[in-house]
Amino acid sequence: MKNLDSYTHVRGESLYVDDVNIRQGTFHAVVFDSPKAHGKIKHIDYSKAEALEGVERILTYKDIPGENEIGGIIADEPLFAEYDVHFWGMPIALIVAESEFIARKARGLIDIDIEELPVITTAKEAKAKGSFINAPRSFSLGNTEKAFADCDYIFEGETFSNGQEHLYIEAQGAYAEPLENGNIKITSSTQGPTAVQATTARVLGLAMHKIEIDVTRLGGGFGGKEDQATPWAVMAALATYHLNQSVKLVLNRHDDLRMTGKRHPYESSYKIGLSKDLKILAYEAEFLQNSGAAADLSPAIAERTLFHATNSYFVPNVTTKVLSCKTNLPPNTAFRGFGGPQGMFVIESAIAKAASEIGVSSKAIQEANLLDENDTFSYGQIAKLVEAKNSWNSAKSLFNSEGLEREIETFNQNNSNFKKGIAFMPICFGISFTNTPMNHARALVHIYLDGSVGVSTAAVEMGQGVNTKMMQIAAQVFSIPIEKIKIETTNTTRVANTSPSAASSTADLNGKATLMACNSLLERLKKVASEDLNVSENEISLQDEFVYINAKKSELSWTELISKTMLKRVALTENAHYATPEIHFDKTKEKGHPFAYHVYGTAITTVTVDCTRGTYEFDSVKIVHDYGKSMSEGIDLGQVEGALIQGIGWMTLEEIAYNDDGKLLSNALSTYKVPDLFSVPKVVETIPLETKGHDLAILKSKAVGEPPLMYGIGAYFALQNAIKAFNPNYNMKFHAPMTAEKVLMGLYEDSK
Ligand code: LUZ
Ligand code: MOS
Repeated sequence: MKNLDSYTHVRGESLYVDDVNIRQGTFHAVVFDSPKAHGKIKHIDYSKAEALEGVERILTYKDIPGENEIGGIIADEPLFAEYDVHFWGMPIALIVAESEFIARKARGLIDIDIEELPVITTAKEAKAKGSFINAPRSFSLGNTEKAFADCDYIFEGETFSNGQEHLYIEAQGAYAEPLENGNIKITSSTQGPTAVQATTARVLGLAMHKIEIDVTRLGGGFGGKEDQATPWAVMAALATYHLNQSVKLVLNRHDDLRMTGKRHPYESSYKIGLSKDLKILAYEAEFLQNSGAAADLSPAIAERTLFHATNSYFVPNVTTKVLSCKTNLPPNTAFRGFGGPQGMFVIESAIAKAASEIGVSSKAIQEANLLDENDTFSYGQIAKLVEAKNSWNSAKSLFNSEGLEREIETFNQNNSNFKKGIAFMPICFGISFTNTPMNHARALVHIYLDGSVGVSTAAVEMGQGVNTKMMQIAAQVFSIPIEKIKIETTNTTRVANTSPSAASSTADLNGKATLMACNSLLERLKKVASEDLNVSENEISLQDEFVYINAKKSELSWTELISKTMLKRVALTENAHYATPEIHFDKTKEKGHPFAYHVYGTAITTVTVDCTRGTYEFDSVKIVHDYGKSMSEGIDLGQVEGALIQGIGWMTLEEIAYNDDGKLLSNALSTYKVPDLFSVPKVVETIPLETKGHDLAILKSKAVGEPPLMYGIGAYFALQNAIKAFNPNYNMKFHAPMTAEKVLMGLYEDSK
């Protein structure tokens, strides 16, 4: 089945927040934000802005009827700055006007006087100054101190991975409308409708039932709208609250880039110990997470870094620690992988460093340490249905990796201006929100009088195809064509108290709930059919819009069955609740079984470097990926390819830059490069791994959103190997992204 949305996407008919038909008289809002990264607000003069014709009102913290607080995990983030500012781009006020143009013009007329305070932009500086979000977290397994004593090789080093801009095509935005009795409806581009609802209620001092959030779809989220879609919706609602008029607030690209957080940069240090036969006996790492100016999701992201610190390897002795460092950057936030990629980059760096020092390939070390059935992760979960070796060996044989390596060697011997490099990248990613209580979802299914069906869930469609998957489930259970089914918008009035669409788990959680609701309805329908046809229930099945008796088509059609069910006064609506079984985690011990299952895979990346210019092209990325039993091969392949390219972008091209004053320099697409058609690998080949899937995955089809992003880490190491092939004196660097400038410097450095 193809993606449901492709038809309206291609015709430009898909609806986003900016496409909503606004009411007559709607106001437009623009955010006034801090022009300094840290300081005390001495004075703000709004008078010229307020005097501008068409400006309706300027709202500040003083206009907040409830709490000036939007922090989720930790209450440390105001909606609007009060007396001080903590990052460049921090919202201070909302200008509401007849048009966006006027609001923008008014913004330029505001005078602000800020007494500047020292600015921290890096995690290391924050650590040195003792500036943290919360207490550090630490996981351990075995005893690293003892184990290092038995190691034949020990290496230490430092790594850096930069942030990443989400660059969803649809910028942040919301549209708020007043309903009667002070109720407010918000159309929001959010991954977390309940977070928007709860935070709006908190800020406005209203009960949650007065606030309705509706989401049709997002033009991309990637984690950037898990938490950070909220403030814009709250601001629009605040203006609606005061003006009793609908208000639209959609950020333009510059405002969005400046005001929102990104993937967390990490500065990390590691110590790795190996035996003569290349077994990793001990691994220690300290991760300094650049959290930005408020907690946002940083503590949860930090936790996932620890969960994925040893990637797909079994290491018997592990000590890891993460510090969430408070800096004067916009609060960094969820981004596909959620701290996992940052953790994996460090152990891959440690392995590359060890390999180059010992004089073996990284591949030899990776291969010697792949996870096996019943190995223990540092957080206590026992690895089951492990596919690490299976995916690795399949990739080697299916893609003839030894042939590929020989080709590269021959190429490098015969070419002096171009060099090729290759890298293997195995992945292992845990599926579930690491915060166990978040792993639940609900589905509300109506069968209407005429036999058509409406399905509401907590799932937010953001391009990942989750609506198509929900459609498949309902269509399969009822055995009716998709034209008879509608996947409704995600709405807090129909499905309440939801977790965000995140953690790769949306299809699993909402799909299981949909399956439960549809199955309950099916049972009811079968009962009615059996009574009507006077046969026992287990002889009845539904197929192709008809009731079948012992696999033979009867006269009774789907539509007739629905009318009969109605006449018998049997409910044609079902609400189901699903909560992932088996998972648990004890934060006091830092042990448990937090993940329903893991996703595995292996990528082989090859690159050609132009050794005159430092530029490079990826020749191919060949992947064996563990989809379980994919329920939607086209959609899942799209997720693998998209995530891979996003991962390669993070590792190679995308360079976020702030100056020492905390001002974002890469503040436009002229200075921030994401992969385009010319920079994607020439060949991307993905072969599904033959596996049994997992019972906790929807229809055994494993979660696919985030794991493949980490294949992109292979791009970094393929480049390292290509540079080394040109310059034997090159000292490998573990400082991502590996831009062409850095490659060029590496090609000509003389440091050994
Ligand atoms: N969001 C979240 C996530 O709140 N918890 C998680 O564990 C998670 N993992 C990945 C992506 N988003
Ligand atoms: Mo996410 S990083 O919102 O799954």
